Amino acid sequence: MRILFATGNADKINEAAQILEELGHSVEQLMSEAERIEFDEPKNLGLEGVALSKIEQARAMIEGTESADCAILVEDSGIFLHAFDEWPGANSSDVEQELGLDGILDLLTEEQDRGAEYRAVAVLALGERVWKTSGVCRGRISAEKLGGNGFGYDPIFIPDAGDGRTFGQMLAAAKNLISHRRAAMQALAELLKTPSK
Ligand code: ITT
Repeated sequence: MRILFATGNADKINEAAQILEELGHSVEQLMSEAERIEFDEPKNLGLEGVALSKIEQARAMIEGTESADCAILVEDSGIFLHAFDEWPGANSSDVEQELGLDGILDLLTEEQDRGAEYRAVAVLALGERVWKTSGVCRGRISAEKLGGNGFGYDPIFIPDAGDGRTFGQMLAAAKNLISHRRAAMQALAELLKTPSK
């Protein structure tokens, strides 16, 4: 199927394309007159609520256009710190901008649980059919910022499935093998392989 990915993040598109194109699907960015689309993100609804809302907005956008019969893909993600009960979650990007990674490190005292996880929710919609999957990448928050690779919280996130380095110290290819996004996309690919009833 032809999949339009409603995202402004080119890395997400490459990662999804790598996985879904193996199954014979094409993945391209949902564009509006070659400009980045700004979606409303009702963050109080959590990752899945945000993703479903973006699906509806994207559907409205392609209605009546030549893309109307394409599938729409949305993926929403965030980091969840164990010390702060589901926070910042869907608000990860706002919190990162407001506090910065140093501000987040300052919040975590030595006695506090440094456990954290990235979560991703992927939703694919084609007509009335909707597929939903999720992925988790467990880890912990480092004592200091390390590495300049990746984006967002990567310089302070040490994945359990790694070798003790932060995602910021790892190459994209190594991160992408164990990331929350990879897990959600892989699960989506598995669902698409299963014939629908
Ligand atoms: P969209 O256009 O698809 O929304 P985005 O880059 O804004 O792309 P998200 O809203 O899904 O992506 O990401 C929310 C925030 O969660 C992101 O700005 C980071 O702060 C954090 N985050 C999510 N995945 C991450 C990852 O793999 N590495 C680092 N930070 C991540």
